[in-house]
Amino acid sequence: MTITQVRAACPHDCPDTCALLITVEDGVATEVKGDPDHPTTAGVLCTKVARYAERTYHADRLLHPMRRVGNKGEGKFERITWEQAIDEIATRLGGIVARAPQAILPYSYCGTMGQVQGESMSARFFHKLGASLLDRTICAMAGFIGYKYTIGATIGTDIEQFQDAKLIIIWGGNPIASNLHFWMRAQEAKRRGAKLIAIDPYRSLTAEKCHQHIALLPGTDSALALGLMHVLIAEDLVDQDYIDQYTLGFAELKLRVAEWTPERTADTCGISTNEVLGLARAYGQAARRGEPVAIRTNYGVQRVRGGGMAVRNIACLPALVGAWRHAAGGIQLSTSGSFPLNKPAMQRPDLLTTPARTINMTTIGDDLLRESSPEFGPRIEAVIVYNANPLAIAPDSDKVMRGFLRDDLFTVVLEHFQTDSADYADILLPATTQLEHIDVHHAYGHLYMMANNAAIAPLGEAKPNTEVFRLLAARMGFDDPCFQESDDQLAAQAFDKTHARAVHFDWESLKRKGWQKLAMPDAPFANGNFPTPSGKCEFYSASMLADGLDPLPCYIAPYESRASNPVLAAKYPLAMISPPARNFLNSTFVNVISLRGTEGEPRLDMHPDDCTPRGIADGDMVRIYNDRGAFVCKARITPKARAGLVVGLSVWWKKLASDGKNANQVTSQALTDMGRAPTFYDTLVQVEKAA
Ligand SMILES: Nc1nc2c(c(=O)[nH]1)N[C@H]1C(S)=C(S)[C@@H](COP(=O)(O)OP(=O)(O)OC[C@H]3O[C@@H](n4cnc5c(=O)[nH]c(N)nc54)[C@H](O)[C@@H]3O)O[C@H]1N2
Ligand SMILES: Nc1nc2c(c(=O)[nH]1)N[C@H]1C(S)=C(S)[C@@H](COP(=O)(O)OP(=O)(O)OC[C@H]3O[C@@H](n4cnc5c(=O)[nH]c(N)nc54)[C@H](O)[C@@H]3O)O[C@H]1N2
Ligand SMILES: [Mo]
Repeated sequence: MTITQVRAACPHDCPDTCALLITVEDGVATEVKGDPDHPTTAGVLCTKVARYAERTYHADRLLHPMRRVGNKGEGKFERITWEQAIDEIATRLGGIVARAPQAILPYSYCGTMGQVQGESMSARFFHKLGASLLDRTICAMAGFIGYKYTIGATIGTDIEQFQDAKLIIIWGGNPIASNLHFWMRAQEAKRRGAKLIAIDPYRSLTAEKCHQHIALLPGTDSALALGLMHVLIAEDLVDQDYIDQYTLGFAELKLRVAEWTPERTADTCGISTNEVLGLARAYGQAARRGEPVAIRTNYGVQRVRGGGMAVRNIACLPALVGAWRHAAGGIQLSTSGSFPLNKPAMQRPDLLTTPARTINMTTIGDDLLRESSPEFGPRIEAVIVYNANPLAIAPDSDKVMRGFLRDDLFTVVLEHFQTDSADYADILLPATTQLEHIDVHHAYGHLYMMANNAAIAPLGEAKPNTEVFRLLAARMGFDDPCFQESDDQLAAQAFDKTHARAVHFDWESLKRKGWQKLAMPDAPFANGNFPTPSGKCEFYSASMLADGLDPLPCYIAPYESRASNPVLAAKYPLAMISPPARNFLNSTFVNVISLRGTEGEPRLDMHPDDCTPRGIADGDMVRIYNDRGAFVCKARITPKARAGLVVGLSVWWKKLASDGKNANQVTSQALTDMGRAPTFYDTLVQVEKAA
């Protein structure tokens, strides 16, 4: 028997991007472990990826190309050869290209975060076709833009510093579920005497374990940040020296936040005045004592109408108290902006020679149902889905389904499994998993470049995404040499090696070592140097004004809340959020039986006060509905959800739910203030006992 150990990287859409060690016995992956030497992975994997071998060898893996034989959505297929599949796809796409290349749409997201199996050969192919571009907004765009207005780029506190902070505010994140290796650092900080405070409308696994939990109303974070700034300035808890040297617009900010008294803030956020005052003082006084104070803000604050502004406002706080002076102070939203990626080399936008329209992936429901028009352009005639599961994860799901049901739509899905989306494919292609292909990764929660070596041969006839697009390019006669580059050649181009932070990037040595840290200073903004237009932390942003936004921090109320839309709230009085379940990764892993077993079944957490008047008992099946749709699941009565809020941990495969539906039946396609991103947590519903 030959036993080898292969260095790999976790491909999932998670800040932690773990370094993996794969044990391979006679060509079979027998164990997936966290690399004990990698500083943030530290030998620990989440429950999901520890089961990566179970997922890879799952009996339901797609192993052959298939063609639909039943109706769309029915999921009935017959086996075909790769030659037939490539031939049929190329013929269908060729016919559309001759008339209207923009009628072809790629639909992909972060099923894998790999730079190679993500957007490399695929992007080259669609650029050459002249297909529509896809705006990949479904996750992080609102906060990304908001953060950039204040800080300049998604650069922040290094996860490896957090254990030295004395106060950590976990703001709209649930790291025990979704950022485990950050939570390990926060735990270490706690052991060293730090105070942890969670800001979250739901008593999440994380909020439960913090010293304090502030359960504000969803979508009111931008108001809380304004109120905190009010108190910090009113009580002179600011670092005037840092402000004078490294920030822009303090005088204007001071005027603006004057109106955000603790009382008004508390009223807007649905919390007490003491919570506002207490939080501001804890933060400002610790900073005044010279202690590192750090904020970990995540996606929870962004999935509402004012999601961009919320992040923009929160990002002002560290500069106000001079927290950036310390390596363990500041804020982390994402570290992705630290990585000098070479996207043009990977994606070759120069191959696109005709003007292209851009379709927003968040509004795929509406866009698939649109007719041709001068404003929209041609009706979408073909969708190629890879690294994504739009039927389960996109908002306003009934419309998404109706779109994919269209008989005149040609749909190709590249997948590991027969997901909800795969059921609507005309051609379904088997994709390799991370154990079966090469890739190179950056991270959004740490600062290491990562290599993924293939541990095993592809199962069945599965092929890497890149190979599918290579075959299609060849079949369509694209003769540019870039369409023949191997995955290895692609990986070598991922980072901009001329950039000071990545000069040391070398794919061959990265493959051997598995990971390598970027050259980043420990306290990136201790001496200003913000990558904004002014070089300062921008309390006042001329770029925002130019983009038609308020140049100063302000409050943008949710689309759907009792305060902002009383008419709608009279019909649908409960706010619903659907954040990640611990044992799933978006809709990935839902079909892994051991993990689904741990999650149990789809359920809705409801406060006792909301159950009693509705006659709902614990364990009852309930129907959750609004004008967009309805779904059914089991009620769990718990004070973890504040009164007026219901929580459905997500994202379930629809076909594994009793009614074939999930939380996205009721979420809307309305977009955030910045970045055209989704508003999953800006949703009013009514709940009743199911018939
Ligand atoms: N186990 C697991 N890990 C994951 C994922 C997963 O599905 N499962 N998904 C991955 C992906 S793609 C992402 S983007 C990240 C997301 O990771 P997080 O940022 O942790 O997830 P969120 O969806 O933002 O939810 C985090 C918390 O925000 C709270 N929240 C909801 N609305 C609000 C609000 O208006 N204000 C505030 N302050 N809090 C609010 C929710 O109750 C929840 O507890 O996690 C990644 N990691
Ligand atoms: N209600 C609600 N909806 C949400 C969210 C929420 O919190 N609540 N979260 C949102 C967020 S943050 C995000 S990021 C999106 C995520 O939405 P998606 O990016 O669509 O993520 P997944 O649901 O994990 O689906 C990814 C699919 O890619 C496949 N895949 C993985 N690797 C490969 C590969 O190498 N090749 C191919 N061809 N396929 C591969 C997996 O099998 C999986 O089915 O969902 C969003 N939707
Ligand atoms: Mo995400």
